[in-house]
Amino acid sequence: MKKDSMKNLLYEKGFLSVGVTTAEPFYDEEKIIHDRSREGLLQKRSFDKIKKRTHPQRSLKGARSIISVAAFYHRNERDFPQDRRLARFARVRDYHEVVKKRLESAVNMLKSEDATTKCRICVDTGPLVDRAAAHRAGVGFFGQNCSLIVPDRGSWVVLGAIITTAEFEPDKPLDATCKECKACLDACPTKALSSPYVTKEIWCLSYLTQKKGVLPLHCRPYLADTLWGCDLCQEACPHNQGLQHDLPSLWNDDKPLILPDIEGVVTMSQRQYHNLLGKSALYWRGRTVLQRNAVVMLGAQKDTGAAKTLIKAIQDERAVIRGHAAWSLGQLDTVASRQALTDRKNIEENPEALEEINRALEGDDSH
Ligand code: B12
Ligand code: SF4
Ligand code: SF4
Repeated sequence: MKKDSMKNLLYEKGFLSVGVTTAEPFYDEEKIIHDRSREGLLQKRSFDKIKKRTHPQRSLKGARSIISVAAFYHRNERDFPQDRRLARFARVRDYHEVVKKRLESAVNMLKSEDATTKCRICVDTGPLVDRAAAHRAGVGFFGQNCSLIVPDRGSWVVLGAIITTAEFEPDKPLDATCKECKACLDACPTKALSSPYVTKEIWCLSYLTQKKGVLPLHCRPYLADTLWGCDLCQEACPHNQGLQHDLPSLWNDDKPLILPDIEGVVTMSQRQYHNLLGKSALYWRGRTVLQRNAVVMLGAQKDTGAAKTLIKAIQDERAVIRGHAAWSLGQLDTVASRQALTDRKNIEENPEALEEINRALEGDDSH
């Protein structure tokens, strides 16, 4: 099949940028991921997993090409007012399914030309380094905030790819850079972006708000305005200013997700969670992680008006919610909040929640 017909089909499906590269290994990325996991900048990934993600032929035998796409999710501020608590990608329909579905049309086209062609679609959770593939395929260039930027279109894009046995002439990487700009490095509140092109995962609010379990103490004060994901290093980017609104987008007909206030998130039932967030890309993580973040947000805001909600949360049936509510009550530091902590201390059986309560009563915020 001609590369142009395949690319045209994908543009017709609404992708903003499409490119093709070879299925050669990503040796630089393999080394970078190893080095960063060793240095503690990224979560530890197993040797096999890194190999698979950086050697496409291990995911698809006989792979020759990678077709990479970027899908735009920018919406105009008038019809889609921003809610800074939620990263933009989480306020619209889960991109994983939408991108996969659109890529299937290209897979069908490839197979209709040659029934022996094999394909593997990768969107985020697949075995590929999505940004590196997009970069090598000329879909966009690396910003210093690590995001892939499509020239004149910015970085509000998610990425997808097809690894295939079909052979195409590869496109060339783009010759574009950030030049002298450093705006994203200055905008990152936690200094997770302490040097260009490197995100320290354990300081990144995007990682922290999506991780399960206990939130490290060091990050909690930074969560006063952030409930899920983080867009600050992209908001600051000059490439994301003054964008056109009439470009093909992933969600032309969707309404934005409207979240209740944070206390409403803390008290949301499972049914309400399902009804409100069932289509969002954050749904998979479950209600508890979102509510844990909401509880921490109230503490980080030192919102004494939220004491009642937190006193209820410290009696929640989930220990992780009780533990984080203890931290937040400690931040309020009022007579009522201290009383609630003491009352719970007397009956708390979960060791981690008890540790949080003791720390909150002692006013110990050390990491
Ligand atoms: C793990 C992961 C995360 C982790 C770690 C992110 C990170 N920067 O490593 C966390 C949870 C923090 C995260 C956050 C986000 N993520 Co994420 N994430 C992933 C995932 C699953 C793997 C990324 C990975 O392998 N990182 C490893 C490191 C080594 O890669 P890297 O940071 O991109 O580093 C590259 C550059 O540093 C470059 N490089 C190094 N040195 C130099 C020097 C020069 C001169 C140049 C030019 C380049 C360069 O090479 C490195 C390797 O390619 C991918 C999906 C996938 N399967 O690939 C999505 C993905 C990267 N995430 C995505 C998104 C949208 C986000 C968020 C914007 C979500 C949000 N709003 O909260 C944030 C952005 C935070 C950030 N600063 O990157 C999109 C990116 C879209 C885009 N336009 O780039 C992806 C591709 C998912 C998708 N399919 O759309 N993510
Ligand atoms: S997503 Fe937020 S916390 Fe993470 S690097 Fe960007 S600005 Fe920093
Ligand atoms: S803010 Fe500046 S340095 Fe950061 S990605 Fe955008 S252009 Fe590059």
